[in-house]
Amino acid sequence: MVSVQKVTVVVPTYNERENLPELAERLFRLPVPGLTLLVVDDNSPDGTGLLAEELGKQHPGRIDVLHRAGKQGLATAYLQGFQRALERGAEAVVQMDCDLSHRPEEVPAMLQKLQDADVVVGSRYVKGGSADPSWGMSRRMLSRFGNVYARVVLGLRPRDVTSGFKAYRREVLERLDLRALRCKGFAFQAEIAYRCKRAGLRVTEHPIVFTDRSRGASKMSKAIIVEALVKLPQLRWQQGAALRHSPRRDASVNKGTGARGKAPKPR
Ligand SMILES: Nc1nc2c(ncn2[C@@H]2O[C@H](COP(=O)(O)OP(=O)(O)OP(=O)(O)O)[C@@H](O)[C@H]2O)c(=O)[nH]1
Ligand SMILES: [Mg+2]
Repeated sequence: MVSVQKVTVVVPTYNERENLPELAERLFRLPVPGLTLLVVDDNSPDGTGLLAEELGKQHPGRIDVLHRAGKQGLATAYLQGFQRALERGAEAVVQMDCDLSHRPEEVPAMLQKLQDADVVVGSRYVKGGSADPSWGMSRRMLSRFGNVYARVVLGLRPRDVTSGFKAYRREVLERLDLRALRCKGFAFQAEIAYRCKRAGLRVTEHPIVFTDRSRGASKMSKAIIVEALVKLPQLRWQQGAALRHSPRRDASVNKGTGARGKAPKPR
C-alpha cells in the first residue's frame, strides 16, 4: 500500500467516452485508497463530460470533473487541473492520458518512487520500458526523433522527455510557475521537463510499456508537431538571452541545473 494519503490523478479528455470507464475502474482498484480522479473535459462532443459526472455518482467522492467550454489544448487542461488538485489538498498529483496508453497499474510504483524524488516520469526509453511493439518503423522513428530533438534542443538528461505520464510532489507544482508555460500541445510535456531541470528538481524515470490506444481517435495534429519544432528551441534561446543580459543570474543558474541534487528556488 502506498503511503501518500491524497493522490489526484489528472486526466484531460476530449472524446474519450469509450476509455474513461475502464480507466476509472482500473485506477480505483489500485491499492491507493486516497486516490481521486480529476477529469478535465473540453465539452467533448461525444459526452465524455456528462459520462464523467455519471461515473462520479457510482464512485461518490472519488471523481471530480472540471468542465471547460471547448477544446483548448492539453497544456491549459493540465494547468487548470493541477490548480484544482492543489486547491483540494492533493499531496501528490499524477498526470496521464485517458486512452489507456498509460497503464494505471504503474501508478503505485511511481508513487513509491516519488518518496525519493520530486518528479517520477513514466519512461519508454529506459531499461524495461518500450513503445508499442506493434509500431512500424516510421512511427517508431517519429517518436524517437521527437524525443531526441527535445532532449538535445533543451539540454535534458532524462531519456523520455515527451512522456505524458508523470507523478509530482505537491510542492513541485506549487513551485514551478506553470502559468508561464508557452506550449499548448504535447510540447508542453517537454517544456515541463525543461522547467524541472531549471529548478534543479530530482527526476526519476520509471519504465513503462506504452501501448497505442485501441479505442477513440488520436488528437495529435500537424499543428501540434510544428509547435514542438518551433517553440522548444525558442525556450532555450530565450533562456540564453536572459542569461546574457544578467551575468549574476548566469552564475546561480549554472550551479543549479543538475537533474539531481539540492533544489534551489525555481525561477
Ligand atoms: N481537455 C482536453 N484534453 C485533450 C485535448 N487534446 C487531447 N486531450 C486528451 O489528452 C490525452 C492525450 O491525447 P491523445 O489524443 O491520446 O494524444 P497523444 O496521446 O499525444 O497521441 P496518440 O499517440 O495518438 O495517442 C487524451 O486523454 C485526450 O483525450 C484538449 O484539447 N483538451
Ligand atoms: Mg494517446
